Amino acid sequence: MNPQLIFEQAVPVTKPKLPKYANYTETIKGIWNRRWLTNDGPLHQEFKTKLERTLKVPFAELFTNGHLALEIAIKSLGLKGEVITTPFTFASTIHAISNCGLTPVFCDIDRETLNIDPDEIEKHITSETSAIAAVHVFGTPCNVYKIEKIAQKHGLKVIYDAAHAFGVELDGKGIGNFGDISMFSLHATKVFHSIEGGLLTFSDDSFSPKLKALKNFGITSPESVDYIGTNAKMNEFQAAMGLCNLEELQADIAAREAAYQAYVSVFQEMDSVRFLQGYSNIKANYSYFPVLFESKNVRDQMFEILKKYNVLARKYFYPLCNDFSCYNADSSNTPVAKEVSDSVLCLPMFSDLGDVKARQIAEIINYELGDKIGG
Ligand code: T4K
Repeated sequence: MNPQLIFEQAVPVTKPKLPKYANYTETIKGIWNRRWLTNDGPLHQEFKTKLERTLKVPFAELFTNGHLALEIAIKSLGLKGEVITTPFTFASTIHAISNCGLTPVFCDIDRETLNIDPDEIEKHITSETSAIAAVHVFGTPCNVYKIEKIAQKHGLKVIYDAAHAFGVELDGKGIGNFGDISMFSLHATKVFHSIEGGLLTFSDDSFSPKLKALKNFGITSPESVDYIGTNAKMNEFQAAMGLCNLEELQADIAAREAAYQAYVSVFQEMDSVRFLQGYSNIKANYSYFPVLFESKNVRDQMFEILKKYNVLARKYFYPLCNDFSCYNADSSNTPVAKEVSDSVLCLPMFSDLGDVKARQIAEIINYELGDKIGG
């Protein structure tokens, strides 16, 4: 241990951004006059319109959280049978597929992007396959062009879990423009949030009435219920939080980028830590800072050592979803995902982390790897 590098206060993996208190209270004032608290209120409508503009997408719908949005996205496509997906994701992705009565089929991932490996997808396609559910893990875009080609060739739908990818652009296009439908999480732990919240983006406007109905019990008019829906509506207090946070989005992402650069300035001099590279055709959101160590042993030791320095890193995503006891799967079929999941650690990343703290965390890792830890 290097006592000089110990943080006085714990540094969590993430810390929600809050807008200025006065701005939030001002924004929610009107709710008291209107007495309109949820069910497509005026703040909800304003928020939706502003998000379509921010994400450069033609259409969007808001939901109470990302997970229910994802379930509704899958349901709206009327899928059957099997859905090819990645095991290197948060439980939500796989549970959403299963909760819709579909079977998740686990495909291996690409070592560089940590996303589903498009070259592995076709070997999993059977007569039962109806869709590909890919995840832009940690905000890095999937190879959307290859996935699109495979989907077209086999007549499959494409759903993107873009939970981590708010504000990300690929070749100048908002990432929510790819596939049939994309889901963004607006949870408190994300780059941009509305306390809890979810957003679906899509290019086909004929989806809108169905999505609106599915989040409101399947009701399509005062006297008709055409779908077996649920309650997944965003309320006005969530929308108000989102509207306030939206004003500071660019500054928040810039602050994250400064922390990212501070980490990189140390790690780029080290061979024993791998971090995700940026790409010139991608506008990043710096949502997470994952690093990969040379073995599970080193990763696990580093996780414990960092705690002693008061740095609360997280093993996102370990265990792999195909190692969950609730899924009858086998992670030895996805060896790259297994290797990544065993060696990954997400370091603190949030808008007020600051470059000084990020550099200090990187220096702790440099110091400990150089000093003691063996593979
Ligand atoms: N798909 C993917 C790929 C996802 O990653 C997620 C969610 C979803 C779908 C579903 O979207 P949502 O339905 O959540 O909108 C957290 C988040 O709860 C979850 O949203 C996120 N992914 C996942 C990757 O991370 P946990 O279980 O790690 O959360 P927790 O409570 O341990 O919090 C993480 C850190 O944040 C802690 O250090 C504490 C800090 N924190 C958290 C909250 C909620 C705070 O300081 N304040 C807070 O209010 O899942």
